[in-house]
Amino acid sequence: MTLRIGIIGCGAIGQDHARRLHFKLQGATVVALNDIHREATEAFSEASGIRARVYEHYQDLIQAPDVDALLIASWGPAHEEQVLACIDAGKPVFCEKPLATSAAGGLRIVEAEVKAGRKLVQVGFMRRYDAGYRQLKQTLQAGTIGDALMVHCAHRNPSVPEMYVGDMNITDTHVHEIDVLRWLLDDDYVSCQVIEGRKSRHAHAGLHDPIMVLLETRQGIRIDTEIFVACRFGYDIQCHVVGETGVASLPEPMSVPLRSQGRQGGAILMDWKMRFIDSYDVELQAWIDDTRKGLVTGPTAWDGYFASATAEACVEARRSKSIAPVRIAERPDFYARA
Ligand code: INS
Repeated sequence: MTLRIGIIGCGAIGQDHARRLHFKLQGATVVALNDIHREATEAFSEASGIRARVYEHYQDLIQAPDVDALLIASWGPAHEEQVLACIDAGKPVFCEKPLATSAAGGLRIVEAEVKAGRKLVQVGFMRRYDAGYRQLKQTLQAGTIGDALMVHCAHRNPSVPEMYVGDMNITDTHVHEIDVLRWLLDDDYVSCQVIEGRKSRHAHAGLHDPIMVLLETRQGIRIDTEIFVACRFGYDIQCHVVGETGVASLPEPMSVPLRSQGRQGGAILMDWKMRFIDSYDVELQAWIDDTRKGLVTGPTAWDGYFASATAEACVEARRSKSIAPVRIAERPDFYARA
């Protein structure tokens, strides 16, 4: 059975996922599209060759009898309502991050899913599917550097759009580290702190950039992450785990080492969509395969809630300029770790 997918939100990443699902991956076809920009979506549907039906209202798309599963790539504040509508319709849904823009919103989704009695939601934390992070996790699990003690990370973007303001460096950007480090270390967070660095002259008016976020885990591991989204020089993701007997680092993306014109070096990626491009394929193929079997093995609604709750605590820590507790609701047995 081919999985017939409806996509809500057809901006850049929604379009990429539509092409990926329809043309590249196995076992799925895109049959329905929805976006607040209807004309552009109709144009995309034609030009891409997908030729899916374009719906004016996402509610109708979710209800359509020929739509088996949903992918949500609309803007963050719309996710909660749309995911809840999918759960209500009893349809599997892949939701891009963030699952919800507040801890309370994430928890509402968790509660709705528990009530529905089966897992329907997967959250788009694609770094868990990245070959480099997977190798790093295997290295830690093998005990090669002993127990993890500290982690030093950097999340750098060359620039961000004008609409990226306020706390988005936490809710939109740092949220990736929040999820992937929790998965990498198999641990949960207990407290956080946010320190604002000297402001770069390249940061736009509504944004303080760079910042540093400190997290503490239940086991006492300390994590520092530099978030610098106007760094100009490239899209640069760093993760160095300090263990008892060594340091294990996230591999750099492949690039040809150059000696040329009196210099030695290699290219740094500029576009974030390219950095994890392979992991998107692995992630969505796994989602298709699982969904056809009625399973969710990727990041769950609980993981999405956890990330939203931690991001909210970081925003609070930033406001209060102090160390804030990460308060998490009791985890339903439904989401027990394997
Ligand atoms: C994007 C995306 C990228 C991240 C950017 C964020 O939405 O999630 O992976 O590096 O900072 O704005």
